[in-house]
Amino acid sequence: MKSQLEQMRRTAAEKIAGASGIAELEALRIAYLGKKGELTAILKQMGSLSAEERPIMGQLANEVRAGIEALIAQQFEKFKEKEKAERLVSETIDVTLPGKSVALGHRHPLSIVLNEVIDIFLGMGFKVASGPEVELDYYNFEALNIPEGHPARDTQDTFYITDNVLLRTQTSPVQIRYMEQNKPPIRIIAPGRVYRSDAVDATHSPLFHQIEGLVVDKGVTMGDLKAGLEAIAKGLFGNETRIRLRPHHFPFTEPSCEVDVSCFRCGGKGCPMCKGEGWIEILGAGMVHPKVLQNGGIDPDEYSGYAFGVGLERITMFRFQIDDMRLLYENDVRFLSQF
Ligand code: 2NM
Repeated sequence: MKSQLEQMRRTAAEKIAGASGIAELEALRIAYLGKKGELTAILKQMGSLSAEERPIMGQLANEVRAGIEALIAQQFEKFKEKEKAERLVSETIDVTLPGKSVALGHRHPLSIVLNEVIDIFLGMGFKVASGPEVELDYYNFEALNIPEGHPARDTQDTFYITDNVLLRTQTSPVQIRYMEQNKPPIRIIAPGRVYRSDAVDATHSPLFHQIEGLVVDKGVTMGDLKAGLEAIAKGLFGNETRIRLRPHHFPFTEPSCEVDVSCFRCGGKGCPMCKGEGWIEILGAGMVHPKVLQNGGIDPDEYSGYAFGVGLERITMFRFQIDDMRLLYENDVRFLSQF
């Protein structure tokens, strides 16, 4: 039995030393030391030994077991080290290689200009209000003093969902909703998408954007309107900009005007940009009609206000000298990357 154990120790040592990897080591451990392994098989013969021999053989068997375990552990560590060294080589990263550049986008020109406009108004104490794009006929027309049969309903033809639900043609319905919910003083702008039943061309689109403003307080006059709009024009087109009011008609304001700004290209002398006029029409505005205030739940005998509207596409096109509105919607990166 002694020679069996020693023989086993030698062959185990040889096989462990010659093992090719961790998997083979584990197989050897099971073959020698496992429950059905060689050592267990040898120990089964212990019964046939004399009482003097038994403890000696027992001790030898334990030594053999410990020896094999130690060899396996040693070899295991070697394999681990080798594996690690190989991984370090195969996973080496050359930090001096140039990086993969990620193409970074930027804001759409409409968003650039909208954010500028919002900044100007926030600086003047305005809040930004919003409301539904799918609107009731009441808020889009009726409450704005455009009853059924009014000619403005033809020029602002839109997409109807039902007889009294439609896509809003302006953001003024937001102003009515805001007046219903808030007491004066009111200073808001309502930017957003609006819709018209228009065919697409260089200056028209069935979907475009408006920014409308509303100021309501005690004693607001046409003078406040002019000063407010002048500040906006200077903020948008530079400090030298002057404005000019021309009489106009809107159903929801009285009196109403169209607002021109001095040409930001030639300063007013006349150039191709302003078609020789020196002025560029940019806004519509007026004193809010008493009926409209009333529809917003505000007493026109106590309060007055001014309102204005401006097309975001139009001012964006002037700002960046874009001559065709369709370019703003085609999302061609060759165009968009210029801004
Ligand atoms: C414009 C021109 C003039 C306007 C009026 C209102 C409201 F709701 F207060 F009556 N909001 N916006 C207005 C006035 C809009 O756009 C060219």
